Amino acid sequence: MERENDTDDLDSEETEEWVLALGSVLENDGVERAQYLLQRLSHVVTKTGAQLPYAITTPYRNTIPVSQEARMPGDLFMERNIRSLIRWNAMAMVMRANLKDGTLGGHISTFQSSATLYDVGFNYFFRAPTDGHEGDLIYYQGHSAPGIYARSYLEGRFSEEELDSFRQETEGGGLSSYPHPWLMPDYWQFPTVSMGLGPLQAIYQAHIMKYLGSRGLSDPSDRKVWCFAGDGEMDEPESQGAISLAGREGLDNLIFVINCNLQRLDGPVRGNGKIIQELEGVFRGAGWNVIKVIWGRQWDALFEKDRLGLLQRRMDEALDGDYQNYKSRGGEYTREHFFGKYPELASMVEDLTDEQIFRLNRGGHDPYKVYAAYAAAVKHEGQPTVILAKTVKGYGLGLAGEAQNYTHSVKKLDVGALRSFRDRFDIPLSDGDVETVPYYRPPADSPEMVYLRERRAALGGPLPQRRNDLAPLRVPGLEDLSTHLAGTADREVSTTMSFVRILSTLIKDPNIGERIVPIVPDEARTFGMEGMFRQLGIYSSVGQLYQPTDSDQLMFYREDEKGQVMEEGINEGGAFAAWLAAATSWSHNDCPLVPFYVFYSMFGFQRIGDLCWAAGDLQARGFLLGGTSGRTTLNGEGLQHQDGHSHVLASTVPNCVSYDPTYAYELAVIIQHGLREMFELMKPCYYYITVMNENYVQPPLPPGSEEGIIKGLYLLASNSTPKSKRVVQLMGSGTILREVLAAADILKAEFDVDADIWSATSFNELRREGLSVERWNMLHPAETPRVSYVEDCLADTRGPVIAATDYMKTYADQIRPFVPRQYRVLGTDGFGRSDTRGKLRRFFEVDRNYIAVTALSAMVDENLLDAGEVERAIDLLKIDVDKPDPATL
Ligand SMILES: Cc1ncc(C[n+]2csc(CCOP(=O)(O)OP(=O)(O)O)c2C)c(N)n1
Ligand SMILES: [Mg+2]
Repeated sequence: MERENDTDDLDSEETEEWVLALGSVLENDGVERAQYLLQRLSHVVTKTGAQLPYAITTPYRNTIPVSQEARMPGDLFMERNIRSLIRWNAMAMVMRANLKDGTLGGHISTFQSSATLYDVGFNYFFRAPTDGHEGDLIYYQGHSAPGIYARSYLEGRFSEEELDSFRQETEGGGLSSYPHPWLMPDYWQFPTVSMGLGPLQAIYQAHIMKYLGSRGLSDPSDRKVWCFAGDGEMDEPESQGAISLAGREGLDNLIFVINCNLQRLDGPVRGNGKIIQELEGVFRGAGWNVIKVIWGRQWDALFEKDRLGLLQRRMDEALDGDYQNYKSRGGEYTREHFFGKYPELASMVEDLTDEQIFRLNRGGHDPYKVYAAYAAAVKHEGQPTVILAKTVKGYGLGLAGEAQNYTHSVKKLDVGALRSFRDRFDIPLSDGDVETVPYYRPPADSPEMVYLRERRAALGGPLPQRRNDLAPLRVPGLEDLSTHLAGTADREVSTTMSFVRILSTLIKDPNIGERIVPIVPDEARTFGMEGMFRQLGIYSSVGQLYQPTDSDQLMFYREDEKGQVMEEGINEGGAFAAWLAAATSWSHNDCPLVPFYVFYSMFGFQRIGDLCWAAGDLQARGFLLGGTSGRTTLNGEGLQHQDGHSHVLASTVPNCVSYDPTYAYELAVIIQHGLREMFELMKPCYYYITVMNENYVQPPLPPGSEEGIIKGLYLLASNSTPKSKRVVQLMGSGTILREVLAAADILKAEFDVDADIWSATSFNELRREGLSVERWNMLHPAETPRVSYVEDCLADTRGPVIAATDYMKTYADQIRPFVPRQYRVLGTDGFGRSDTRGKLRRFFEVDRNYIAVTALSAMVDENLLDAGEVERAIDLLKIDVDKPDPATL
């Protein structure tokens, strides 16, 4: 019996009795009975108002006792040889890239800490997709990529030339620095190197897989999502931010493996504490199954000898900063500072040499312990599992960086260090060979290579691999959306409401209806989508266990196991991650989904921009709807809500196609086109569309305008004639187009100016097209120059060009190089504030009056008008010339 040598113990005999009693319960009635008794006892204590003396952490030791470890079936030595080769080649590829050009970078130490964690997975657990099974999904720690490439090299998937192309991606696609499906579309599945995005994505991946299973769209079978993350990475709010969802939803298809090497980039993760203990508490509190893999087999014998519990006590006491020293300073230091604290402990290791003490291994470097943890994790039901594996950063680098604070950045080893590394891992290279850091791959028929291939063959083939070819969906034609093209006669409707109606039509579509996934972060009522609650149901893995308060209403809050709507709570990052998993389901589940994520546009790109970037990398296909958009259109909500820049942010994602439509028919044309592009033609892009909550009459589709709507600009009203004396071209988007129309009326009525009106559905798309034309012309000087679409549109028109939007001026300004004449832009630079739409538009100088004055001023510049006309307009339209610039307020 373990006895704590504890000075706090007031009555050790009484303690002994309790401990013995519990021991006999454990022996005779099992763990569950013991847990029950402890729970009852804790109820007695907490009834008094006292806090329980223990936290939700367990002692600093492995969760799985030796007696319950599943036994690893394979050949330990063979696997070590293979792992050693992977270690060597991973190190060599980073080093060779930096020998070639010292600026290329790369990481050695991270993979050396996680090599065993991956190896055990590859040898026994990670299943590749096969005909009968979709395979497991694995999120690799981004900067451990060299190790993953090194394994693929041994498997014969990469040549030495390809390894030598690591981080040289511009010419013929070298191996990408980190996992990027955009750059290696047949290989990497998930971009993870932006810390925190892997864990968040993995949780929602597992969630969407359950959703698909529940709705009968795809069989999740026993597929697992494995997410490897760093212990430093767990400090990112995104890493831990969604773990309670995983616990609540009982995502037992999800396994986190946290590589607890106790270090991040600059130094220790928790020098003054213990990251494993901290994470244990956090994850357990969130409802996860926690498996700690702290100690390797070498410690088992010492634990056996630990009759007084002193070893455990010392382990509990030592801090991560101390543990880092034990590995960076070696065996002698560890003997003195760890074991030496208690004489009984020092004598426990008397028989061990310093070298043996140094080799007392950590759990994450012991394949047996790692295997046991993985075996338990894949069997665990009803909860997600987190494996907290203790490792050593820079394992095997010795003096070149093992457990040193600087190890993260080590990219080169000197010859001496290379030789020690070779010796430590028994790489069959001579002293001379080592100097050039060659790759090493044994012959294909060597026992190692045969073993390696057999293991992967048993698990369905090599990994990573990404499915990049899929059968397209049959999407509805524009004629199927004809009711949305016809206009609303005299009924006033917002584009948000128009969108909801289009969505309802799509949901009823016989081909893609069931594939539509509406996603909202607690804003469905804001967007008028609450009708979908009842109609489609909100997905919940347990259905609805209570009666909703509005159950007697037509549109009651209906949760359902087969619900189609995903209502992700007030959690834009999570809702976006759900969208991301749905938008890549075509690749990851062989089941294309068409997700529509509707959110407050201010809390989209601005809040979760890094995920939006990752969506581009992932080749996500789906729609993002920025609701209540426009700095002046969302009138009452003020500075934090009014979005005047999401389109500018959207323009930064190369394959995000974005629109700011004014009319329902534009929206219908854009959505139908997007469906066709993404799901029929399989173009790797996604759509961002802003919708507004301002009501107005929706006109019918002007015949022939479809192409212009898609390209980003079309002539909405041609008011000038060859006889017109004064002509101006006015452009607008979103609701501000309506101000443009009103400005045209003022110009006509008061100044005899004929304004042609252009609806500019996407300045972002116009700019992209213009830039590509400009580039082509530069590179083809001898050929007939091409004409940009903007220039082509304006070719046969007259007068200066004025554009106004509800976004920052830079949004419309983007097409300036392609406008063949004078171009002026109006926009909503500056912080928003609450007021009525009319007042806001005047404040931001984008209302009809400012548009009219701008047009007149531009015409004066071209000598089309007297300067006095601008002054007259300023007077007439009551423009305050001393009003401060809103951009500065
Ligand atoms: C969002 C983000 N911030 C910063 C970085 C830069 N960075 C790359 S690795 C790293 C340290 C990672 O430490 P840890 O998660 O413990 O991984 P380890 O290498 O120790 O396994 C940092 C800060 C990043 N990649 N992403
Ligand atoms: Mg770390």
